[in-house]
Amino acid sequence: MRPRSPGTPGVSPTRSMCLMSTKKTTSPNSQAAGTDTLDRGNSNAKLESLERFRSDATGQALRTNQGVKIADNQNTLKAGARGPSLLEDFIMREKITHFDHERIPERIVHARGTGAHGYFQSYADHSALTKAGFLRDPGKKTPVFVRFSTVQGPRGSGDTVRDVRGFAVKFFTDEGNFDLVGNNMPVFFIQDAIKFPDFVHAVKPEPHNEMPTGGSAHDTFWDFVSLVPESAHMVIWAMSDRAIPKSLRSMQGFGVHSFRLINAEGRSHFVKFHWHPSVGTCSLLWDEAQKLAGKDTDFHRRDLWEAIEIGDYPEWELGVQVIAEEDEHKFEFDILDPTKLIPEELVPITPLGKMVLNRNPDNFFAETEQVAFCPGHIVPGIDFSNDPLLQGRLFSYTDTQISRLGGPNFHELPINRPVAPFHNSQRDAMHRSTIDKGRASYEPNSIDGGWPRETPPAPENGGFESYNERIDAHKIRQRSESFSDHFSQARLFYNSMSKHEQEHIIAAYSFELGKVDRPQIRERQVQQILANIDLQLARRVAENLGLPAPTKGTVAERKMSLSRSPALSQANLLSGDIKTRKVAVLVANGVDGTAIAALQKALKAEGAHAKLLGPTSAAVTSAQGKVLAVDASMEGLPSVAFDAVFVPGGAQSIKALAGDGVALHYLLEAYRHLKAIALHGEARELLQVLGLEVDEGLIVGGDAKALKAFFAAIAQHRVWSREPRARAIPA
Ligand code: HDE
Repeated sequence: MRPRSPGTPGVSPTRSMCLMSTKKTTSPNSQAAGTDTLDRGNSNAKLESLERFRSDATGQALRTNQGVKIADNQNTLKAGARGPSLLEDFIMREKITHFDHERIPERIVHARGTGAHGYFQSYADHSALTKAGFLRDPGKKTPVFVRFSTVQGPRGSGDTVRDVRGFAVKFFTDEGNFDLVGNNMPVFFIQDAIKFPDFVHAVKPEPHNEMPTGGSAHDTFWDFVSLVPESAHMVIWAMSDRAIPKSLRSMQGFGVHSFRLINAEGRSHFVKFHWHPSVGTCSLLWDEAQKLAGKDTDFHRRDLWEAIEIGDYPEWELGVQVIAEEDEHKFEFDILDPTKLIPEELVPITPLGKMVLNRNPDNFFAETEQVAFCPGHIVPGIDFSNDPLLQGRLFSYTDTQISRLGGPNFHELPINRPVAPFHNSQRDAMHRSTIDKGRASYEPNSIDGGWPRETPPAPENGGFESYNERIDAHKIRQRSESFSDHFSQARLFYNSMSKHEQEHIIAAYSFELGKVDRPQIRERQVQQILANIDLQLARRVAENLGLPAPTKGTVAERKMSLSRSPALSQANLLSGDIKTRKVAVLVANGVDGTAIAALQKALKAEGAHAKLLGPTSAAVTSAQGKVLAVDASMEGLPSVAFDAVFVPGGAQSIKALAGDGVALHYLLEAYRHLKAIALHGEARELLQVLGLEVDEGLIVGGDAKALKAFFAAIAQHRVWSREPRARAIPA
C-alpha cells in the first residue's frame, strides 16, 4: 500500500485517543479508491502520521537544519578570539537567517487570538436535517480546533478591550474540514461584503498615528458608523456588555449568517448556528476591563489556558434555529440580512451536540497562528445561503492566507490538514510538502489509471453537491428593499436588556463618543442613529456629551410583532452555579487556617477554586501554627482577576490587613466591581475600616449558612443592586 498524504489536526497519541473514533467506516467510495480505507477508518494510522509533524527535542543532540551536530552554540567562528567573524560560519548564518524571518504578517483583522483543541459530539442522529456524517453519529467524537480573537487590535494587544470576539471552529470531519467562522455577537456591522474594507479601515487605528490600539473609541469608526445606519444594530451590541466578555469560556458564539443544512433526500432547511457555553454568559465591568488591559494583557487567554490545564474543560452546546425553505419570507426582516437575528422566541434553538475543549496547543505559532479558517470550507450536508456578506467571505479567507502564510499550500500545514485524505491535480507552489507520485496531474487521464476520480454526489458516496437552488434574476448592483429596516432590531435589543445592561450601554456610547474629537460626528450619531433606536437612550447620551436632546427620530418607526426578546439579556444567561469560579482569599500571618480549609472544601464540592493571596508572595503562618503557601501577592493577582473575595478571621491577620493599603484597596475595588465578599470572624472589623455596609453580596460570618449566602451571591455573578452605591467608592 503506498503512503497516503497524512491528514490530522495536530494531536498527540496519548492525549488524543479520546478524540478519535476507532470505528471503522468503509464507504463504497473508499473501496473504489482502493487505499482510502486506511485514512478513513484507522484512527491509529492517523495518529501515527500526525506524529511525523511533532518535534520533541528531549534527549536529542543540537543540530543544524541539515542535521549536523553542533559543538559550540555560544561563539561565532572568528579569526582569533578578538578578531572579526568569518562569513563561512554556516552555523551562525543559518541560525540568524532563520531568526530574521521568524515573523509572518498578522491577520488583517482578528490578529489577537488564542486557540485550543477539543472534540465535538452529536447528541443524536440528525439525519432528518443533514447528511453531514459528524451530525449523524452520536458515538463519534470529531476533533476540533477553536480560535477565539478580538477584531481591531494587533497580535500583541490586550484581551479585554471593548470589541467583538471571533469564535472560529474547525471541525476535522471524516468528510473534510468544516469551518464555522463566527463571532460572539449574532449580527454584523454591514450588509454587503463590498463594504468590509471600508468598515475595517474605519475601525482600525487611525492611519496617521496608529491610535487607538484595540478599541473603537475614535473618530474614523464613529464617522463611518454614523453615516451607515445599517451598522446601528451591531454597534449597540458592541456598546453592550457583550463586547467585554468575562472570559472566552463564557461567550456565546454565532454563525451570524443563515446557512443551509441538506439531508440525504436533498431537502434543505435554513439554519442559524448558536454556541451556548455551559458556564453561562457574563461580562466584565468597563472599569475592570480597562484595568485588566494593563494588569494582565493576557487575561482571556490565560483563563482559557489555565482552565484546560486544571481539567475545567470549557464546554458549549451547538444548536440551530431551523427555518423551512418555504418559510424563508415569513419574517418581518430578511433572513439573508446579516444585520438581523432571528429572535429565539420566534424560532427556538434545536440542540445538536456539544463541544469540549480539552487540550492546549503545544506550539502557539504552529497551531494557533498558522490555523487558516474559511467559511467556504463546508462538507456535504451543509451549504451556503445567498447572504451577500457570507458570499464575499467565501473567497476572502483563503485569499488572505496566501499572503499571510506564503502561498496556496497552507492546507498542508499540520494544523490545517484535514483528517480526510486529499488528492487532486493541484501541484507545486511555495512550500509544497506533499510528494505527489505519478505522471498525470490532470483529469481525465489514462496514464495513472484515471486516478484520482470524481465521486458521484449520492449520499452514500459522499461527493459534494451544491443545493439545487433555482435562481432567475437580473445581473444587478442593488440592495434588496427587504434589507432597509436598520433600527427595529437595535430597539428590540435595547428593550430586551435589564436596567443595568441599559445603563452600561448608555455609559459605553457616552465614553466612546466622548473620545471623538469632531462634534459633528458625535451629533450625527446621537441625532440620526440613537434617536431612531430609542429616544430615551439618545437623550441620556446627549446629556452626557452636552449635546442638544433629540426630540424625535429621523425615520418612521416600524411596528414589530415582538417588542422584547428575553433570550438576548445576559441577566437570563447565567448557569446558576459557581463551577470554575475563582475566589481570592486574603491572608496574613495569624490567619484562621480552619476557615480557609472549610472554604476550600466547600468550593471544591461546587467545582470552584480558591487562591491564597498575602501581603507578599512569602508563605504565612496560620493562627494554628501551620505554614500556608501563598499563591501570589495581592498586587500580583489583583481583585479584577477574581469573581469574589473571602477574608478569613484571625486577630493578627486582620490587624495586618486593616493597616495595609493594598489589602484595603483590594476589598474596595472588589466592592466597587459588585463582587461577592465574605468577611469571616474578626474580618468583620474591616467593615468599619472600609466604611461599607452589609448587603446581599457582602456577607459577614463564616459558618455554613454564610458560605451558602456567599456562594449564592457568586452565582449571581454581580450584586447589581449595589451599583448606584458603588459609584461613591474611589476607582
Ligand atoms: Fe472575517 N475575516 N470577514 N468575519 N473573520 C478574517 O481571515 C472577512 C466577518 C471572522 O481565528 C480574515 O484568516 C470579510 C463576519 C473571524 O483565524 C479575512 C468579511 C464574521 C475571523 C476576513 C468578514 C467574521 C475572521 C482575516 C465581510 C462573523 C478570525 C484573517 C464580507 C460571522 C478567524 C483571516 C481566525 C478573519 C474577511 C466578516 C468572523 C480578511 C471579507 C460577518 C472569527 O479574510
